[in-house]
Amino acid sequence: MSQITLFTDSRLPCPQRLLLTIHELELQIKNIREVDISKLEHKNPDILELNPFGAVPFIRDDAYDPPLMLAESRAIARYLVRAYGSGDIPASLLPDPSNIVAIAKFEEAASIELTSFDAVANQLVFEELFKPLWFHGTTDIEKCKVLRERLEQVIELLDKRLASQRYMAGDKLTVADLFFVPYMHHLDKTVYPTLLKMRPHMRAWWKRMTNRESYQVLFGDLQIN
Ligand SMILES: N[C@@H](CCC(=O)N[C@@H](CS)C(=O)NCC(=O)O)C(=O)O
Repeated sequence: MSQITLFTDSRLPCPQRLLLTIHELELQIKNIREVDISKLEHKNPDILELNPFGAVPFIRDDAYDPPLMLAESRAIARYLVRAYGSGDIPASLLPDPSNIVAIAKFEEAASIELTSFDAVANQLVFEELFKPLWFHGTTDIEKCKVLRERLEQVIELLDKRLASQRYMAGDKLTVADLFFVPYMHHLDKTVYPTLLKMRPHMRAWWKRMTNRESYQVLFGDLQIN
């Protein structure tokens, strides 16, 4: 059992990015503190004191003195893999640390997710799903039109990338693949179900990802709550 406390709103994509990683690692976290974003609990002074950026997820790891406080879902995911993941390189969710090309391809994939995919998918899912659902806002139709065009271009490029490899960073599953999953889930299920229709390589990759137990537990038939 780890000594980690996870601060999360488990309904939201950034925490879900981390929850997928935690499940893949089979990491036991007993202390889970739900912070309800829709009630603005992330802006409460006790939370802001722990994470001044006022967002979830973040963790406190009491394995250290003083405890390690860490924010940013992707940074936490990388940390958990290194600190608590399997030492077995093929099974690890990071590239082989002795393979400089594999590391470069991993960093490339992780950057593409953050700066090309998330930059668009995040805004689109917020506008079309979370804004009306949770924040009583009105979707900006014009903005969404532009975002949809930009997203199409990104997905087209990813489809080409996946024509010659099984996963985003090569033929090995890494956390870079997991980083895509929460927003891809909301796009596929609600916001843009036809997005992958003409993209066979993206579709095959998405099938691989959604067949994983981590996806099934978080979003699918094995969902607990
Ligand atoms: N880059 C950060 C983003 C964190 C983030 O924006 N989390 C959202 C939930 S998906 C949040 O807490 N939003 C509340 C706010 O920013 O006010 C990460 O990946 O952890």
